[in-house]
Amino acid sequence: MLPLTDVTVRTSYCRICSGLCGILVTVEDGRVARIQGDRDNPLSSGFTCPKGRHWGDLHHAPDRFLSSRRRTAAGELEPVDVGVAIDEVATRLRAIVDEHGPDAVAFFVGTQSYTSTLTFPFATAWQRALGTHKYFSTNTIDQSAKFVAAERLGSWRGGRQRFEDSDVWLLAGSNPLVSMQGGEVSGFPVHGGPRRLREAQDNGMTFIVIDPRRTETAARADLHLRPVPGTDAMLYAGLLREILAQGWHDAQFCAEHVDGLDDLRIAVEAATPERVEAVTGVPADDLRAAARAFGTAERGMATSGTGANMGPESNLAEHLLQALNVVCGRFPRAGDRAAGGSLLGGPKPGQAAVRPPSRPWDSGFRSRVGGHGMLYGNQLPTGILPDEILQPGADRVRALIVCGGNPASCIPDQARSIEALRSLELLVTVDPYPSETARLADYVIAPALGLERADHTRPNESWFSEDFGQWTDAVLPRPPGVVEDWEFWLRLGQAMGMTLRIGSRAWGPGDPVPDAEEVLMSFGNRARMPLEEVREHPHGVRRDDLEPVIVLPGDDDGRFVLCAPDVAAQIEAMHRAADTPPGRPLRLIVRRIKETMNTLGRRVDALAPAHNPVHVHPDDLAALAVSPGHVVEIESDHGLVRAYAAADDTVSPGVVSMTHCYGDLPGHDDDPGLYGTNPARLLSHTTGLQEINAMPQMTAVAVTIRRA
Ligand SMILES: Nc1nc2c(c(=O)[nH]1)N[C@H]1C(S)=C(S)[C@@H](COP(=O)(O)OP(=O)(O)OC[C@H]3O[C@@H](n4cnc5c(=O)[nH]c(N)nc54)[C@H](O)[C@@H]3O)O[C@H]1N2
Ligand SMILES: Nc1nc2c(c(=O)[nH]1)N[C@H]1C(S)=C(S)[C@@H](COP(=O)(O)OP(=O)(O)OC[C@H]3O[C@@H](n4cnc5c(=O)[nH]c(N)nc54)[C@H](O)[C@@H]3O)O[C@H]1N2
Ligand code: SF4
Ligand SMILES: [Mo]
Repeated sequence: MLPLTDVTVRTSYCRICSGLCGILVTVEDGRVARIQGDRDNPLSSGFTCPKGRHWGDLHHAPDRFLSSRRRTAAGELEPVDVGVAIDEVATRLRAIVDEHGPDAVAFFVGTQSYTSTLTFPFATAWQRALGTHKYFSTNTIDQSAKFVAAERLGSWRGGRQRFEDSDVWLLAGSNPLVSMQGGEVSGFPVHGGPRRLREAQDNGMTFIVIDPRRTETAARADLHLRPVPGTDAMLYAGLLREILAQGWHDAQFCAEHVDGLDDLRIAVEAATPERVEAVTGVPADDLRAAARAFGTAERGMATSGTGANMGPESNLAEHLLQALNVVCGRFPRAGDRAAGGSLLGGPKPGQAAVRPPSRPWDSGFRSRVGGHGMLYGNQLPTGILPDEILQPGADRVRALIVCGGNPASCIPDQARSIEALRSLELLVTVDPYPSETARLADYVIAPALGLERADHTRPNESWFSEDFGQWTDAVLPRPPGVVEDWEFWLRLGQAMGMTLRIGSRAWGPGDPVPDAEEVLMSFGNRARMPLEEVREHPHGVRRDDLEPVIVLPGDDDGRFVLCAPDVAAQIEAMHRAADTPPGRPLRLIVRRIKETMNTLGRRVDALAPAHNPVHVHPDDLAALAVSPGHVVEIESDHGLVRAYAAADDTVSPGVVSMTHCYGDLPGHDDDPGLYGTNPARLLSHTTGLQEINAMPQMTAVAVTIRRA
């Protein structure tokens, strides 16, 4: 008799990154045989990237944990029932809390939680029930300069202008054609980016990119400015100066909504085009052309990504970039269509009014390390996490719970971060793989992966350009030993004797764990299209027939504050620092590649490059007498790594670039051909941190390279 094979093709969407690409999953005997783009998905129209097409390999990876693990006395990770693991972790956490208080327990949430509807609500409900201030996330080693800028400058209650309706767009330090980052972060269309960009340019948009590298995105720009890495603040100051000098700003908007215009004018006065050229390397005429294109346009914003938010003056740079939007009044006005999609969440029209700066970090809780206030309402900056663990003190972090993140790889100064993680009394991570963090952990909770979970797109609507929604069923059977991430947080809370509350619902000890689908459905209660109906559209549904969400008139007289005293002081410091010659000849900048999502994917043979080369301009390679394929040493003020050299004429001479989150635990990866190179070892979390958000410098890092 022939063996019976059970083959079905199921619709779903990929949850590795913000692309949320629609996929068709061929399932054979409970395993993924193939993943293709779903052409009938109205969001992604068949597009996928290599990671999504290999998502099956990630589900069936030989090193995946299919049951939870517990560290034995001999140091091995032995399988343990998840219920037992959660009970043991709860008992140990309770003992720590009873002796040292809730602030001795910290948690860290990473990027593989961002596309799951339920993880954040349950993780933060756990935080509220416990009462710890020690919530850390990747947000604060990413683009928290945006939060700082909004709270020092003010923000617009009506949100951002729409890319599609704009006649200029200035994008700094982002490569969305690879990273798929956009939407609420930078306004760039996440979905159909290349097509929408072409259409916008055909309609007359001037697309300006500021990036030291000729990226996939920069190659399509009408104007590409290539500053010396890390000189963004000076460049934006120069753009502001030129726009104000030419009178291209929106004087009426400024009179109605803006304070400090004259202070800003004075503060940037020294940033003449010639001075900017001397500091940033951007030709004065290019600066003038960009200022003209931006300043004389009707609509369109200046926005940024990681490259502009990880530099040596990241908070100031982001502030000055946002100030371009403020002085030119580039916000949707009453009656304009609001940006972002709205289908499963309620419409959030916003108002044509300023939400004034509130500087929440100035009041309330302050961290022992560095004296930082809370960010985003409930977080502390990850830049201080290692010292919150290492430095003795009453509320020292003794236990850390990680979910969907890999802090042993992603935090600057990897060796010291690992020293901190090793010194914990208890380290628990929810992770499907033996990540660097999992290999240090006392307990590893094995989670269900995306294709084993139902979900919907409600939390991601601010990334969409239209009113789109999708529900996915679980398309693979859930392995018996795993739990969903949200369920871990709920069961941990219950085992600690706590009641978790979300909205009007509450789950206390002994209450049954609810069904994931039921909870997911309850998260659609403000939907413009009932989730039951969305579920009838397996490819997702786009509703162009709905009333567009329109920005309402403002009833608030808050004002932007362009140049508060601390901002003015930073501008002065920037002018002074610009004259200090750099200590090392090269600048290492960040880069993202299609084949990996941070540490995810780098160990999948069919997917990612085996190692992580440093990309160097051919002229610099020649000057160093290094050929492509040679191993080089890269040295910064903070560390030294070895990497293979690759020739790359998309970086400017003097600039080198590599991606992050490669490598392994220190001591295991001296040969860069083994696991690749982790540039986090060249970074610091003790020096050069930004005020307020303790953001480390992660790009534009001064390095020296020599042949190994
Ligand atoms: N494939 C893939 N996609 C991802 C990720 C991934 O790892 N892989 N990660 C996800 C995450 S966590 C994030 S936060 C987003 C990030 O999304 P993006 O911010 O778009 O990230 P990058 O593609 O690295 O683009 C950063 C750009 O900044 C430039 N840059 C570097 N230094 C400077 C500088 O000093 N000034 C200026 N002006 N530019 C500079 C770099 O050359 C690079 O092109 O991507 C997400 N998407
Ligand atoms: N040098 C340098 N360092 C950087 C950056 C840089 O550009 N340069 N970028 C920074 C930025 S922007 C970010 S966001 C951080 C990224 O930092 P992280 O988010 O901490 O890094 P990831 O590798 O994405 O961690 C995801 C972890 O989740 C696990 N995982 C995968 N699927 C699941 C799942 O379904 N459930 C759970 N619970 N876990 C899962 C993976 O195995 C992995 O260990 O790195 C930062 N660090
Ligand atoms: S990882 Fe690739 S396929 Fe998956 S959502 Fe992102 S861009 Fe789409
Ligand atoms: Mo990120």
